[in-house]
Amino acid sequence: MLSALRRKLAGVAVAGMLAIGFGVANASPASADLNQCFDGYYCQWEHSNYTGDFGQARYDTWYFGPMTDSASSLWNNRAEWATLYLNTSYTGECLWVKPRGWHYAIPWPMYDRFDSYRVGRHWTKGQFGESVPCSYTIGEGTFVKT
Ligand SMILES: [Ca+2]
Repeated sequence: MLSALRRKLAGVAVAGMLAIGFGVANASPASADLNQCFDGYYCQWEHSNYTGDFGQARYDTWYFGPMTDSASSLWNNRAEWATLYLNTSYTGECLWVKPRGWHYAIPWPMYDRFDSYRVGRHWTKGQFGESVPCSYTIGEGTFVKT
């Protein structure tokens, strides 16, 4: 499936769009898809199959704003791990997404729950400095308990 996704992305011109922080675009479900997700960004969609409202972030994002408790599909379109948190400010339960990892329908108990995001490595559960692993990991279409 990933190769299919990459094919779908190939040749898409990124024309003068800027995403600052967690940019959110409202889109009709019919027009929302993976082509929205820039290389080097973490991306999430309101509904499964990469549809509905869309948001992407290049840097740590403490609060997802209008996309809080909303993500049902995601794509970590970057070379580093992403860590998603169920609470704002990188706290509470979390989930890891491997570099270039994706899921078209985030399973229970993690769908519609992400509030914040950190980039760069396996960040841990809870407040800064704690070393409790996140409970789940998303790979290329996979969802496993850590
Ligand atoms: Ca949703």
